[in-house]
Amino acid sequence: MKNIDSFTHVRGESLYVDDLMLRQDVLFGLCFDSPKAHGKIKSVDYSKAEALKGVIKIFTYKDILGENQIGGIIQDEPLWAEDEVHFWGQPIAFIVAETEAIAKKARALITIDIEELPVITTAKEAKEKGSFINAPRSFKLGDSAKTFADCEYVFEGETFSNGQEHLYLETQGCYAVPQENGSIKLTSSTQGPTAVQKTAARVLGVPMHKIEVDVIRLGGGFGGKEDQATPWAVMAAVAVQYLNRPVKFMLNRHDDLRMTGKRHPYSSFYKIGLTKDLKIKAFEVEFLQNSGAAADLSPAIAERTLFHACNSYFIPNVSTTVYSCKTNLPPNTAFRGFGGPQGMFVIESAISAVADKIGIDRRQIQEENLLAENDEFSYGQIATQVEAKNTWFSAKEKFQFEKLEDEVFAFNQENKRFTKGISLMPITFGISFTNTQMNHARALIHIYLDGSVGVSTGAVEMGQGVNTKMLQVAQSVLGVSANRVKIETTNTTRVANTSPSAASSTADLNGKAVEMACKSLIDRLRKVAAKMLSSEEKNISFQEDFVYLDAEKTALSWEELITQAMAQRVALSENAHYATPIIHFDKTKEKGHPFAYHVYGTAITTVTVDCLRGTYEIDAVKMVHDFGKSMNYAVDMGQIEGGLAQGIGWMTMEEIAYGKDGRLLSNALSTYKIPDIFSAPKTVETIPLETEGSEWAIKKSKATGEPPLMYGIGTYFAIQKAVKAFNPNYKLKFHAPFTPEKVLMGLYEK
Ligand code: LUZ
Ligand code: MOS
Repeated sequence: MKNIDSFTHVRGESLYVDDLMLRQDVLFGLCFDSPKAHGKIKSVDYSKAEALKGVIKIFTYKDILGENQIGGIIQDEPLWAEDEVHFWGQPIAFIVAETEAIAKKARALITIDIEELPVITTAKEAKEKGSFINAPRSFKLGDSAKTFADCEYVFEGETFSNGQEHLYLETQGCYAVPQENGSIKLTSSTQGPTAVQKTAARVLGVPMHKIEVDVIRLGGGFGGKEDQATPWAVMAAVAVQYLNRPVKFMLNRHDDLRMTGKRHPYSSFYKIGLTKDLKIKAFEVEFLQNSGAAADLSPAIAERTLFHACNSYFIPNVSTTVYSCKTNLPPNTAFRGFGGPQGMFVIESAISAVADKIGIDRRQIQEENLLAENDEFSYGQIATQVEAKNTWFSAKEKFQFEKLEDEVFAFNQENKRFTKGISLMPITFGISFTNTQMNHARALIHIYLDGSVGVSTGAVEMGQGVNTKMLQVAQSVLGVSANRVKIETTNTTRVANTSPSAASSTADLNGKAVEMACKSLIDRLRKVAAKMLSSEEKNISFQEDFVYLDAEKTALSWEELITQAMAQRVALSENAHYATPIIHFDKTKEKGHPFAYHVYGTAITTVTVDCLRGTYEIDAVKMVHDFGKSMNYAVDMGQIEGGLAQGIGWMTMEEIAYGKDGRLLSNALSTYKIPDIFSAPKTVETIPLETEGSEWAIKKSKATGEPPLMYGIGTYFAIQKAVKAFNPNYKLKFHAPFTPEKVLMGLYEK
């Protein structure tokens, strides 16, 4: 089935926050934010701005009736700064005016006096100064310290991976409308409707039932709207509470870039030990996560870094520690992979460093250490239904890896102006929110009198195609055609207390709830049909809008059945709750079974470096990916290709830059480059590894949201090989992104 949104997308009819019909008395909001990264607010002068015609009111923390607190995991973030600012771009006030243009003019009239305090922008500095968000976390398996003594090769090194801007096409925003009796409806571009509702209620000092959050779809989220869609919606809500008029607040691109957090940069230090036959016996890492000025989701992201620190390899002795370092940057946040990619980059770097030192290809080490059935992850989960070797060897065989490698070698023998590099990148990604209690979802299904069906879930459509999958589940369980099923907006009054759409788990969790609710309805309807047909329930089945008797004769139409069911006063609505079984995790021991299952895959990447310019092209990325039993290849391949492109961007060209003063320098699309069609691989091929899937995946169709991003990591190492092929003196560096500037310096390094 095609993505059900593709038609309205192409016709330009899909609705986003910016497309909503506005009420006549609508006002517009704009945020006034800190022009310094750290300091004490001595005074702010709003008088000129307030005097501007068309300015209705400027809101500050003093106008908050509830709590000035938006922190989730840790309560450390005010909605609006009070006497101190901790990052450049931190919200201080909210201007509400008759038009956006007036609000903008007013913002320029505000003056602020800040007594500056020292600014920390890097995780290393923060660690030196003891500036942390919370206590460090450590995972341990075996005894790494002791094992190094028995290793033939022991190496230590340092790596860095930079942040990444989400660059969702639709910026953050919300339209807030007053309802009766102090209720407010928020149409928000959020991955987490319940987070918006809960935080709005808290800041406004009202019960949650006064706040209704509705989400139609997002123009991209990528994690950037898991936690950080909330403040903007809450600001609009505070204004509505006071003014009793609708308020629209969409961030423009520059404000969004400056004020929101990004993927966490990581500085990491590793030590790796291998035996003579290349078995990795011991691995230690200290991860320094640059968390920014407040916790946001950093502790959870740090945890996922530990979960993925060994990527697809079995290492019997592991000791990993992560520090969430508090700096004066906007709080960094969820971004596709959620700390996992940062962890994987370190082990892949360590493998490259060792291979280079002992003069072999990195793939030899990779191949020797791939995860196998019943291996233990450092967090205690036993690996089952493992496809690491399967995807690795399938990729090598199906894409004729040896031939590809020979071609690269031959090319490099003959060419100097251009060199090529090739890499293999296996991935293993755990599916479930690492916080066990978040793994639940609900669905509410209505069958209407005419047999048409409305499906509500907690799933947020953000371009990933989850609505298409929900529709497929409902349709297949009910046995009705696709055009009978409508997926409703995600709304907190229909489906409450939801986890955000995140962790690649949205289709699994919400899909299972849809499946359960539809099964209950069908069980009920089967009784009605059996009675109508004077048959037994077990002989009744449903398919293509018909009720079948003994699986062959069409006995009744779906409409006839629904009419009868209604006449017999049978309930045609159903609500179901799903919570993933089998998962658990004990944080006191840092052991458990946190993931319902893992997704596996292997990518082969070939690149060509222009040795005069330092630029490069990605010739091909060829992947064997474990979809389980994909329920929709169109949607899933879209996730693979999009994830890959985003991973390549992170590893190659997307370069976030902050000044020493904490100001974002890469603050526009002229200074922050994301992959375009020219930087996309010339060839992208994906071969599905047909496996049994997992019973915890919806219809055994494994999650595809985040895992493919990590295929992009292979690009870094392919480029590295091409640089080395040109310049044997190049000393490997592990400092992502591998921009053309860095390539050029590497090519001519003495
Ligand atoms: N969000 C979250 C996530 O809250 N917990 C997770 O484990 C997670 N994993 C990936 C992406 N978002
Ligand atoms: Mo996410 S990084 O919001 O799954």
